[in-house]
Amino acid sequence: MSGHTKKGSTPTYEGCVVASFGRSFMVELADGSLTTCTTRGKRTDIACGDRVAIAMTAPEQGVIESIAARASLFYRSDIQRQKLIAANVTRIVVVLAVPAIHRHLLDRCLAAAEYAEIPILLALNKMDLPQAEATLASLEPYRALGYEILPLAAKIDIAPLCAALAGHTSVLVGQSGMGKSTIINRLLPDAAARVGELSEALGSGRHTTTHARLYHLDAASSIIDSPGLQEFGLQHVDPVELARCYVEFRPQLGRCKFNDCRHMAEPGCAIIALMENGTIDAERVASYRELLLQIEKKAQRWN
Ligand SMILES: Nc1nc2c(ncn2[C@@H]2O[C@H](COP(=O)(O)OP(=O)(O)OP(=O)(O)O)[C@@H](O)[C@H]2O)c(=O)[nH]1
Ligand SMILES: [Mg+2]
Ligand SMILES: [Zn+2]
Repeated sequence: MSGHTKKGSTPTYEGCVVASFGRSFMVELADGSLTTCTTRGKRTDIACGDRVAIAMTAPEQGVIESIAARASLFYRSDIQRQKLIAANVTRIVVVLAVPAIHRHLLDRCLAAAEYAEIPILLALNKMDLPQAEATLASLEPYRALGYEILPLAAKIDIAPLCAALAGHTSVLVGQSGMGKSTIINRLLPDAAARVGELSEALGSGRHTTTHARLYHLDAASSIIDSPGLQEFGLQHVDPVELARCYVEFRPQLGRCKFNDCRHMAEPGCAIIALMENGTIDAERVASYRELLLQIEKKAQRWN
């Protein structure tokens, strides 16, 4: 463990946040040791994957002094508060599962990933179940948009996912019960015990994930497990920027009759025209509009 000492100050150590409990964080130092850290001034804007400098306050206890500049930040922001999901990730894996796809939630994840400019992979898990082919077919609109879709049965064979994770820091996101933690368990049988331990300690009997946790796959690859999503707000996205987060809207922006077109019901809207002739998926437009109205509501309250 090597510290950096500034004249007259306590030594600080650089590490990576490997677990986020909301108000306290587990930081892994260069030697692999783990330190439980609090923050100064109760700051909570720290995420799994953040590189931080900590000062030790007791053995295995510390305080986070600073956060290094982030290469990326993936987060959601609901009406009340923002929730950081993962920092410095180079790939988002949205975990979906047979038999049902919650399309509006998927669109929100995609929009947030586009906003953060982080590459996305859609993993369709539980392909061993009867509705597999129909569910895969229902994702065709997303394949047509250029999103990569990986059919998977994590319980049976995790190998198809491994190549996509190599060399990346990935984060698994999705609704509860899709199989995110199962993927971790299959990738890292040693970590499985830890995942189980935590949920048993909570005494809930369910193995639902309650906090984000980073695992190392090898020297160049890590993966972050995150709690299941029920909602996904994008209050941090400007209404004008939102249209840009829908990849198929991008080439049309600037082609509507009105410069400030919201693509709701305006005459001469390029996006509505393409929706009406079937080029743009109507369900995508519907989720865009739902999001836009939510974002505008917040903006009104602030004006
Ligand atoms: N049939 C089938 N079931 C699976 C597969 N992968 C996971 N499951 C099951 O799906 C259920 C939920 O799995 P988890 O890995 O806990 O799901 P999660 O996404 O981590 O859920 P949260 O932590 O609540 O967000 C478990 O009962 C798994 O056994 C699969 O490939 N096929
Ligand atoms: Mg889980
Ligand atoms: Zn328009």
